[in-house]
Amino acid sequence: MKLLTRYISLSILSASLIGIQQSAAADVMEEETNHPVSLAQFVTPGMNGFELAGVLGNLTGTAVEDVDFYRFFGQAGDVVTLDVDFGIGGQRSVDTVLAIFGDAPGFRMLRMNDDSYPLDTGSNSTYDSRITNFVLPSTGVYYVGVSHYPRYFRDGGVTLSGAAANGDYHLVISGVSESMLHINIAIKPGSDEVAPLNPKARGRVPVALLSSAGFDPKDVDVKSLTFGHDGNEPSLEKCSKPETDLNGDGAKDMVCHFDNQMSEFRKGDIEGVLKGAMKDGTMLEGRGLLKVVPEKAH
Ligand SMILES: [Ca+2]
Ligand SMILES: [Ca+2]
Ligand SMILES: [Ca+2]
Ligand SMILES: [Ca+2]
Repeated sequence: MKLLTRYISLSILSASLIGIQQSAAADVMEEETNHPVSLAQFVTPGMNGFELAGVLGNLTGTAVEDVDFYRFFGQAGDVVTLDVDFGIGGQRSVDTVLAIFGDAPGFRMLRMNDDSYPLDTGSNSTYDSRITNFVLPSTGVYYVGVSHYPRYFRDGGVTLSGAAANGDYHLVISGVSESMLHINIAIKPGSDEVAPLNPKARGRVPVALLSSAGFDPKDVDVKSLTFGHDGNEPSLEKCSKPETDLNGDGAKDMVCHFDNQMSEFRKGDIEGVLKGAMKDGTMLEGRGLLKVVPEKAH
């Protein structure tokens, strides 16, 4: 939106718009703190796209400062669409501004949008932002920023000053190629037995990330690692530096430790899933055998 006078009329208008388009369940939730741009939330939208639910600031009360950043890994030539829905007509309407940036350290702004025409399916208002068919110029990491009028973006993920405005939105990202590196892992390495695991026990589960021809553990983005029942559990405690060759291929493997309870294993599980990313943004997935054992009496 371009004029403050339009902004005032919008807040009256938006109330009457609630209910025209209902917000569907999102695939992913925003996780603060995702600003400044260097703290962007890592997301994996995939070719079929996903829908993320985010909130600029809060949903009630006085507006506070907020801007949201996400980062994803894409391939040169991917035709990516970024689409805000329910910015207007959600729980609290906000006039979104959207931009896509190149990688660190410059975070050069590649495209920006405030309002989009014509109205797309999923949006209640053309005040919702949309970047249509942006062609990724190279393979690598891209950053997406969500702000609000009049806080437009500039290079570096910087936003212009202006009154804070808050509200919820959905962000649909589509057209990003999958790039998945599959690795082998060993849960509780060092024994030939299938790892016994008691989901209720306190403590850590050691998991070895095993090197292979296409995988050097020292290139893992350690903080991205998640592990557990479905692989999305934020259970990481720490990883030690690759020191030992556990699988006998002559290359060093890395052992990481995950919180046992946060890994959310349950009766019947026969494998654990590790997910994460390499430092270049390539996604990583590994699976390893385990067996769930009942809690022993103390
Ligand atoms: Ca936020
Ligand atoms: Ca934020
Ligand atoms: Ca939209
Ligand atoms: Ca807008």
